[in-house]
Amino acid sequence: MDIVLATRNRKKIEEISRITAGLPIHVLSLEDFPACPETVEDRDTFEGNAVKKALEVAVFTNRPALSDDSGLEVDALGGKPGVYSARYAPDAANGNDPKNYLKLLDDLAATPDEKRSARFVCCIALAFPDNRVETFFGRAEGRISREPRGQKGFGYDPVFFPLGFDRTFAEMSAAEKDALSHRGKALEKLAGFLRTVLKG
Ligand code: ITT
Repeated sequence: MDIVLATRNRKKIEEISRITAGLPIHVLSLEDFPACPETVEDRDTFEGNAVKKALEVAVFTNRPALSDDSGLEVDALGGKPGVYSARYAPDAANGNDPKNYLKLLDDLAATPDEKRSARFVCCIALAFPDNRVETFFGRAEGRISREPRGQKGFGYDPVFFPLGFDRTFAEMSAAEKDALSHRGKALEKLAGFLRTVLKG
């Protein structure tokens, strides 16, 4: 089965491609469909944006499309940056710009260690050209560091300690992050769904 990855974030494409590598699917990207319009992410939930992105691409390309809407919820900030994680710092170029996590560290400068709890959330949507949509969720609990650490991963990885670890996601190997991450967990559920569908 062909599936179009409905994301323009190269780092997400890398993660989704390696986690779905064992599945009997052929992954296409938006680079294969340069005329596909960019989705306006104007919903206030991860699910709303993920479904919107996947449906628009599935209908345009006439193929199943897979989207990821994700972000970081920080308890001390009432759940922010949440669905606005990619553009938290007003002058951030994109979701991988360090300005986003530098603003976050700044906003939390007065927040003590025991109040720095946070979680990454991911909603994966798989949409079909006939408007059917399936959604899969994953969460990774953790806490925000005091300073950035590590070079791997992307986005807020250098400031996120997953629960039970004193290393950030950016200090972990790809396999370690995938086993713990919100995206890894959501894609594991998608994999179960696809195995059932493709068998039947
Ligand atoms: P697409 O909409 O094209 O998929 P995007 O980067 O704009 O790309 P989102 O709107 O879903 O994607 O924003 C998600 C942001 O949340 C992302 O840009 C990062 O800043 C952050 N984020 C999500 N997953 C992350 C992860 O695994 N590690 C670090 N930061 C992450």
